[in-house]
Amino acid sequence: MNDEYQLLVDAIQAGDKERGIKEALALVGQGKKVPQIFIECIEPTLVEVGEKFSRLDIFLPELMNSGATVKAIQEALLPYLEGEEAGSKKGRIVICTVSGDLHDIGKNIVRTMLEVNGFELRDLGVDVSAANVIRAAVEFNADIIALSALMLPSLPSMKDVIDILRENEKYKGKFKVMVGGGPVSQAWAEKAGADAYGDNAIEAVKVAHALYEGR
Ligand code: B12
Repeated sequence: MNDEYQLLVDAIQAGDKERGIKEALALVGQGKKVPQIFIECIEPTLVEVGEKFSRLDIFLPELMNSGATVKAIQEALLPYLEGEEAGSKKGRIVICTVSGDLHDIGKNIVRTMLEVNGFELRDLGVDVSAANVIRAAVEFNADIIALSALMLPSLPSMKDVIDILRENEKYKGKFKVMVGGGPVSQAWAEKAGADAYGDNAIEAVKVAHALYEGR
């Protein structure tokens, strides 16, 4: 990773919120774009934190502190996130992290990127059952359902949403489903029957545009 990110990496790994916010804002001051900071620095740092956790080099409190630091950074960077001119609305999206999964840092970035790019969002939060996702999509008259999962055991919950939509005549053609998150891949998305997969928040915006245009 680029050396200019080192101080931010150190702060996230140390779980130091104050230092994390300071370093992230300094990068914005140097002209870095917020999505760039997330994709080039914060995501790979959290992946490394996750790997250390798997190897038992760190334990749950450290993992939690790093996660909380990134959440604090996320809030501090929000005002600096630029999007296209919102102008005309580009469609309605229901987003959530699927049942059994409490990870929401990535989902929140995706939500915010979609919002600043003109989509109308309803964020259902984390650990949302398939029935509740679909109920909310109907109520909100959503064009797209966006699902996030960060753990392998959450993939069946994601597939549940897709299966219910595909198996019920009344939902046929009503919603497009886009999926993303650590254990999700293009291959998994295709096999599960999702309409699209996005690797990161920037791609999520491109994918959502394509799905909305192609309805
Ligand atoms: C931070 C973190 C936590 C924090 C979460 C804080 C929060 N509010 O989210 C805390 C400490 C609470 C936590 C808890 C746990 N965690 Co955790 N966690 C992580 C960690 C280190 C980082 C995740 C993250 O935020 N990444 C940064 C964001 C920006 O990236 P992202 O989420 O991938 O999102 C981007 C893309 O994927 C994409 N994207 C995401 N969603 C979507 C959706 C759509 C539609 C699209 C298009 C794109 C998209 O765009 C995003 C932005 O670019 C990961 C490590 C890893 N490799 O991911 C482990 C990790 C996910 N956790 C793991 C585990 C095991 C747990 C616990 C079970 C630990 C425990 N023993 O209690 C619990 C689970 C609780 C639960 N039921 O969910 C494992 C999962 C293993 C697996 N593959 O199944 C991982 C991989 C760590 C590891 N290597 O073991 N965790």
